[in-house]
Amino acid sequence: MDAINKIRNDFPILSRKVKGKQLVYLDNGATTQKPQQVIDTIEKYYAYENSNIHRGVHTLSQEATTKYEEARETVKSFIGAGKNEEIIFTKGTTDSINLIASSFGKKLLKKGDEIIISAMEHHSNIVPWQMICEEKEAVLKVIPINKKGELIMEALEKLVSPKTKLIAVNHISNTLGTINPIKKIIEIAHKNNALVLIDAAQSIAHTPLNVVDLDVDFLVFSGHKMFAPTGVGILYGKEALLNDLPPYQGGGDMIKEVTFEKTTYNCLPHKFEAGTPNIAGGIGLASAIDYIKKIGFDTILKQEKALLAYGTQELLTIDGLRIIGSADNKTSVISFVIDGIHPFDIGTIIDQLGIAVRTGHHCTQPLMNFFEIPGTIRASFAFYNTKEEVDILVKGLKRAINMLL
Ligand code: C6P
Repeated sequence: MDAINKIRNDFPILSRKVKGKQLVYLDNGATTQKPQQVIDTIEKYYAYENSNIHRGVHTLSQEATTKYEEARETVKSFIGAGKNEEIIFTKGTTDSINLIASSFGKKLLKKGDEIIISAMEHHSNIVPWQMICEEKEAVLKVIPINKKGELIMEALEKLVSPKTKLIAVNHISNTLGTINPIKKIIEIAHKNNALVLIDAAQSIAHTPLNVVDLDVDFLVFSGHKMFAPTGVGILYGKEALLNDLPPYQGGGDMIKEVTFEKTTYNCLPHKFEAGTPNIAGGIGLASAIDYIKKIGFDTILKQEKALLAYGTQELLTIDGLRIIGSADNKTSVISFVIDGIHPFDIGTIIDQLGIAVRTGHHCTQPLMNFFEIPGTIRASFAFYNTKEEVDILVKGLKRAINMLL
């Protein structure tokens, strides 16, 4: 058995059948599957360790608190952050962006200030900024892209102004697979005294990240896209910046002292973690990080690069298939359209063959408008995918096209 097939054995779901056919799971951009190690961690937590954290003197509570705080430490090391205080547990990428947009917006955004996003953002990195800009009468500007699906960096240089307060862009586009030059973007922003938020939802499981090397101000991601459970995610922020921002939500754990006259707030990271958190999720996230480290980014990058190259080559053998997103620097996401066929019809037919891809606008409607298409079919690979699965996809697509045309 080769190394990848051995790895596949860690993921119980990969051996199941769908509609009587072996599952071919190519929707990792939406969510990744969970290895047994993560499932076991969560099961063990609920079976033997469950308790609320930061609240009890009893043993279970103290043990759960220790595990949760160890999980924070694991996340910190994984992204190269300096301090546990800089790691805020959230519900996911969307929650993390809303936290910053709301908190940063409230404190630092004034009428006429500018926020810059890009034309390839997920709705989660558009709408929260639109909402706060509307409230504060600030201006939302958009970095344009070219037809290959790459940011036009010269345009960014022109868009930035002394009024720019923050640039929020994704590291990797969920729809196009484009890897954006985030280091360069951060440099441009800082030269202009603007802050940067990087949406790492699609990169965190696919490429190593170091927040100190990047000098990024805020970095956000979701657990479920990195082999951890849903409902948990991370906001990384530089300590001084987070200290300066007001809390996002009020409630338990985020307070130091409450009276009816005045409340004082807890220190970082608890200031941004109101209410009982997703404790099992946080511990599960640390377990997923341990798993990623065990596999190693060398293996991950090698396999995903091979899948991107092979997948692109094989898909292009299909008549009438056009790939949307052909950036020079790209990850293992392939979006495509087929002449004369709606993506939903393809998705529905190949589901009958056990193949899971995502179809639609992928929560990037402005990007669909740019390419003048209703949606795409998207195959997004993880390291546990194989070339054989690419072959099954290509065969399935040909069969679907024959039925539909
Ligand atoms: N993209 C996809 O199929 P949440 O839902 O909060 O975990 O992640 C939101 C999000 C933010 N940014 C990017 C770049 C993303 O890709 C996503 C989630 C999924 O592409 C679901 S729409």
